Amino acid sequence: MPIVTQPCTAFAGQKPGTSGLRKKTRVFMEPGYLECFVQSIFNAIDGGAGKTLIIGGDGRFFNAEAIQIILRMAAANGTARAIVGQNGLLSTPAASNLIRKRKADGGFILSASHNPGGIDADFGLKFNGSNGGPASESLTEKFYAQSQTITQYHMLTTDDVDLSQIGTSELEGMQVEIVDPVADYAELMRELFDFDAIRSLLSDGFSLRFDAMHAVTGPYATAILEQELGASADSVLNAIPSVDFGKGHPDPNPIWAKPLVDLVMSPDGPDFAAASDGDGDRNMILGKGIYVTPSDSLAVLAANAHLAPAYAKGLSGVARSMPTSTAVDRVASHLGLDCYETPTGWKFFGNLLDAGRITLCGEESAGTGSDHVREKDGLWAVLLWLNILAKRRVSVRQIMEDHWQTYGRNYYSRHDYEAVDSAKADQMMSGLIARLPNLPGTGTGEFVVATADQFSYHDPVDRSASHNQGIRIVFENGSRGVIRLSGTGTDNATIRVYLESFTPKDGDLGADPQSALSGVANAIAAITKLQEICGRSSPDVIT
Ligand code: VG1
Ligand code: CO
Repeated sequence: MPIVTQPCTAFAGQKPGTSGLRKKTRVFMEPGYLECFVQSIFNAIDGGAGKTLIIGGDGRFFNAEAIQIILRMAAANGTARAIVGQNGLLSTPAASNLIRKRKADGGFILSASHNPGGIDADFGLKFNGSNGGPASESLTEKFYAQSQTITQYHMLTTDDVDLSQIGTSELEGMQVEIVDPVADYAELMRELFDFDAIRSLLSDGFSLRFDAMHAVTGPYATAILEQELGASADSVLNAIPSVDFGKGHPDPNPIWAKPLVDLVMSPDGPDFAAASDGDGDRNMILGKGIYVTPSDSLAVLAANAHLAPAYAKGLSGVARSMPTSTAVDRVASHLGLDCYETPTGWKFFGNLLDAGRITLCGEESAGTGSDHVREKDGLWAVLLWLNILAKRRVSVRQIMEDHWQTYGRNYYSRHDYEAVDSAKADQMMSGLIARLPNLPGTGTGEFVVATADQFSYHDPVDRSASHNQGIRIVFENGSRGVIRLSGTGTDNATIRVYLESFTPKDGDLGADPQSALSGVANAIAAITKLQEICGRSSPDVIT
């Protein structure tokens, strides 16, 4: 077999972050870089012999080239079968579904998610396990350990595989199957939701817009929303995936999807609008004249999921990441469901989903999902919303107002400070951690600190512990601030400050969130000394 073995001398240990390894595209393109990381993964999973692996990505710059490298390496590492999305495309939830459906041993997903794409932007690679979910913390540690000691990688010296033709071929003993990236995913959605009800909602004149942001969900949304459910042909915007996402930032939030937000805020805007990110696992939900925060969306979905066939029997439990607002906790307590609080990152939901302890889960960062796959799922959230709207036949605004009048309103916002000097960010965090024990009882007026700690998680299923998962500062009036450093950036440090306050159902439910949160924002600014230490007076991105 034409296998070459190359040295990994220039490759120092690489530690994956919140969601796989993310670096500048040019770093991934350095000769041997991607190769040595992929070999570290093969070493950690004891090679490819007898294994079936799913491979696909979000279509960004270097996606197709990286897939050719991974295919040649998979074959050289003895992999039995590789199942690849046509033209190298697979959304993250579709890849998770294929891993499960085809009983694969795992999968390589090429994406830097919501980060921009292009030769001077970002690239990423994640490995998911046989349950379809992100590699656990312990497996990620194995990748890291291997990457520190790796000396060589194995690679075939064959021609490229044609990724454009659906069908099966052979690459030096490895079967390569090219599949339609949408078909299996669309089939799963059809099983979960009442497509007839959604079809009739749309045929009654309900209008929607879905912004695929030039990323991977374009083909999925066009096939499902327009072709299958009958939304008008102009419903999916920016539907063709492009290598640089139309030079945009495929992050579905009011900053980066502003044109869509402006559209729904205009008097003749659509009844419903949504957007997804680079790899299709995030979602933003909007209704005419209203933006639904991801934390509220999770709570609304939990309260109404029974209206969709897949969840008609109710939920086994719910979970949210620690910085996500406690809106879903109120729904859980109302419905008598267990509610788990996990660290940031989808990998922490895997055990709870596998053990059947939860059906629904989500994060404040526009991620919602269920036990149908082991990733968050943007289009799934959109379809669940549409299913609920089709059954309730009221506006998104009405759904939100009803929800707040039942449960009260958790005002919530995340403030991101991007590209902060890493040393200064570390100094701020370590200074704050040192002061945590002395914070309770300090503060002024309404904002006296009740508790201050670092979040630790004890997985109730495998009993593993994860420490240092973000700083929580809770005030006596019930408001909360959370501070943590991002694990997905590629440019110095990103500081995330999460702000929350609760208004009971008889209070002012219609305030502007930033005004409602200004008190807790000021209190957190004073406590963290962010401006003093990092020189930043206002956030770069507010969501
Ligand atoms: C961010 C989000 C987190 C999410 C992660 C991956 O991580 O905060 O909630 O799970 O991105 O999402 P961090 O460490 O930067 O805060 V995705 O759609 O970028 O795979
Ligand atoms: Co994503």
